[in-house]
Amino acid sequence: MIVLSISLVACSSSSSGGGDEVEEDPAAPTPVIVDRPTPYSQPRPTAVPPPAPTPLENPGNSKNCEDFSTQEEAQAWYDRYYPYYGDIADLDRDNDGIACEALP
Ligand SMILES: [Ca+2]
Ligand SMILES: [Ca+2]
Repeated sequence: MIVLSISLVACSSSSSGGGDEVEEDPAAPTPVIVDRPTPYSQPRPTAVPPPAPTPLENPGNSKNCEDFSTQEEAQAWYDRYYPYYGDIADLDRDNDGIACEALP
């Protein structure tokens, strides 16, 4: 066993000088990127009504041609409500799309 121990000592002494303990890290394993939906970091606003185009309130038959000083004004009012309520104020009696023709 003497020979064996000597050879062991010789072996260990020779390798200790080399110090080749540094293993090269072969291409570190790339982190697996899991494709998952982005976590919501911000609280989502709940039930915020979208800015509706124009939920105009029904004005009813609240206007007459006399309430406008110009046909243009009457027309603007008419055009604003017409898509929703039609000729709600009866400004276009003859239904030709022109409100209050009598106005200047
Ligand atoms: Ca009217
Ligand atoms: Ca008309």
